[in-house]
Amino acid sequence: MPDAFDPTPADRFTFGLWTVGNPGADPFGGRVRERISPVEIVAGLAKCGAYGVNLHDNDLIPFGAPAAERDRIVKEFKKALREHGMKVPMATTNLFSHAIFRDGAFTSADARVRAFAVQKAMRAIELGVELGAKTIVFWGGREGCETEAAKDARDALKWNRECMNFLCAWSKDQGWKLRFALEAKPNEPRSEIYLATTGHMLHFIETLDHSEMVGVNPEVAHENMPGLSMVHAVAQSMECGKLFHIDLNGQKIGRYDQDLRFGSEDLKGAFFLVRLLEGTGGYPAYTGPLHFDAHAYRTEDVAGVWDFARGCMRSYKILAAKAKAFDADREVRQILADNRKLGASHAKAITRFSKAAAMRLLAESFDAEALAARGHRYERLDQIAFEVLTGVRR
Ligand code: DIG
Ligand code: MN
Ligand code: MN
Repeated sequence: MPDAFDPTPADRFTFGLWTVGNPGADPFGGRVRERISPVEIVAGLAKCGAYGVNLHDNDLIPFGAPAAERDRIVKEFKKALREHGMKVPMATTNLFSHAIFRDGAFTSADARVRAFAVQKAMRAIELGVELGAKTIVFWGGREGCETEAAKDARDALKWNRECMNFLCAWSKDQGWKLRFALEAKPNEPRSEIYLATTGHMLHFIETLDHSEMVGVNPEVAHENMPGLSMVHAVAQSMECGKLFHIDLNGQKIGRYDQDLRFGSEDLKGAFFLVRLLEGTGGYPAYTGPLHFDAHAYRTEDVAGVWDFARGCMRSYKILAAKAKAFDADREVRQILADNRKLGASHAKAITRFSKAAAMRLLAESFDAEALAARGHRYERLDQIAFEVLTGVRR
């Protein structure tokens, strides 16, 4: 039965070929379902109401395929995209599956591997541009170590920076207006992965030659694995204008990278993330693709995979409606307004330094007991959020 939460291309939902195409294999067992081909994925996602599909180079083109084979596959894929009105907003490179990357790609101690990785990324970027991608994601899944005896982490940073600087300069030299989005993860498949969180990435970006074209692609699971807040990672990225893409999924804290259906774990975390992205609290909304980097349970057959895809998109739309209801709630608005009004007389006391401001501040006497006495009604606010989420409060 169709309803208001059925996705449409206007919602900008996207999935990677590797997500709904995941045949359910894991380190302890082989695949449990047929692989859905890229062309079938395009058709299936279009039928579900998605906007687009993303890909690693080798999700579409087998590693080492000859040029003629590559061109045939791309031609067939572009035909499916046209037939189903599907876009390719993002492309990325698989720099982690082939054994050549056993010691990393951009941080391999072997400079030949680093050069090969840059060449592979260049070809993947060309493929992305050919498919219409405007964002190139870099996830350094193999950029890490099992022992610090392997290399000095500063060398790894330097090599990574050289590769990113080369690729940024090459992309600009091609005349493309691409944006690069760096994706962090703390571990898995490496014991330690360099640049482990979105926060690490935000600093690394500022050390690049062309930092203006580089942002981040935070992933829920990758921030939650070490118990960090995805909401804070995304808020900081938005605040500095670096949220270029986002990977949405679900994750239990302290587990391996589960990449579960969006909203299926930590419902409150997903709610406050959607509230941030939708801008219902007052800040500008995120307007990029809403990408689900997730896959169905291993228990599922192909029909279950499409249940998973629809579930990701519906859950996002349901939480967006709940976020709108929460921020439209009179009591919520009143509590937040009252808190914002607190100390209005001092709102500008420390916003800009001057000798006069410093003198005034030093001369001020604060009634610490009176200031300490006031509560903020966050218990009430969070209870309202709970009741909106559970449908008790409309
Ligand atoms: C894993 O979270 C990574 C890879 O799947 C891919 O490189 C990136 C794109 O979203 N996410
Ligand atoms: Mn993941
Ligand atoms: Mn991801």
